[in-house]
Amino acid sequence: MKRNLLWALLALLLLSACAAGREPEEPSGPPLITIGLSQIGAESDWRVANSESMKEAFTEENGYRLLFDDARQMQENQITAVRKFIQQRVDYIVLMPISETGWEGVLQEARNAGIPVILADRMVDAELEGLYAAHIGSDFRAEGELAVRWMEERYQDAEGPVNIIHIQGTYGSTAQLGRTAALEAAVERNGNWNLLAQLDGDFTQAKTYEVMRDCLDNLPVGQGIDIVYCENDNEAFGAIQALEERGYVLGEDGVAVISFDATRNGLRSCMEGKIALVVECDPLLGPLAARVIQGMERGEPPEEHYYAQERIFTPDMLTEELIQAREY
Ligand code: GZL
Repeated sequence: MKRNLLWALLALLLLSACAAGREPEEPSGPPLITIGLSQIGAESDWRVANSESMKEAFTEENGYRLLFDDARQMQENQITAVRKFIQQRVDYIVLMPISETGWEGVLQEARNAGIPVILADRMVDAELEGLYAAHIGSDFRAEGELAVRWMEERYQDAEGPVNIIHIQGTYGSTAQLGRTAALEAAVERNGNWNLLAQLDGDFTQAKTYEVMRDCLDNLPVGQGIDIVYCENDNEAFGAIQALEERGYVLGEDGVAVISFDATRNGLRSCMEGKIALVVECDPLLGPLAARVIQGMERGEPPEEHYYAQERIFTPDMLTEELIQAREY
């Protein structure tokens, strides 16, 4: 028994001697780039896809350490997150600003700390131009123009009024501002277009269902509806639910629902004829954000804006195969 104990002790001494002589583990590869990412929340299918794209781009195997913060739809939570990233001395901040205003202070703090901020998806006020390194996302006004041009073509021969219900996204967000501006300009230039109501759908299905239900229940008896212009797919789902509950016919011979994002579920509703037109809005911004950061790591000054190229979908263009092949 004593011998075994001695052998074990000797083996332990030998092992520790070898370990002591071993070279320390060299860290494998260059140091990770730390990214502080402030995401708005999870209000829509689009947002969920956007978050997944960022998480897939900023992995440790790709050379990043990602600090991901979900602001649960509140700007103050985003501001708190950015300040925390500054204290943590991250290398870059990626910010999806919920609205365009209210960012000057915290962007100035990031600049004073020498931490580049990359805006993704939405924008901040134009006068803050010098306080971020680059913006990657969509041209929301252009998306709205794609929608209203289709509407003008479809209703070009309408003799009477074209009655429109407009469901807006999160007030003050770049997506809402751009998509709204396109519709309002089109209403201005088409004298027979009649804006029955502008409702706050906040980019969610639940909020839109509520406001649409109340709007429909308070319309004058016999009031017709030609178009429901929804500023994202989840709003369209809520509007469709309220419309169908009240017996409205959707599609070719009924109400034309317009939507933005072109998520799989949105495209499926379009293929079924419930949505007349979907305008694409690309949420897969992770790889582009990583490319911009890699360029900055090489000392290449980034462009100010990177816009995705986007298209429209109508029911006749869609098949289950095409929808399945889409990435979001
Ligand atoms: C658009 C994005 C919008 C989407 C909505 O880039 O900001 O926010 O259209 C999302 O689905 O909620």
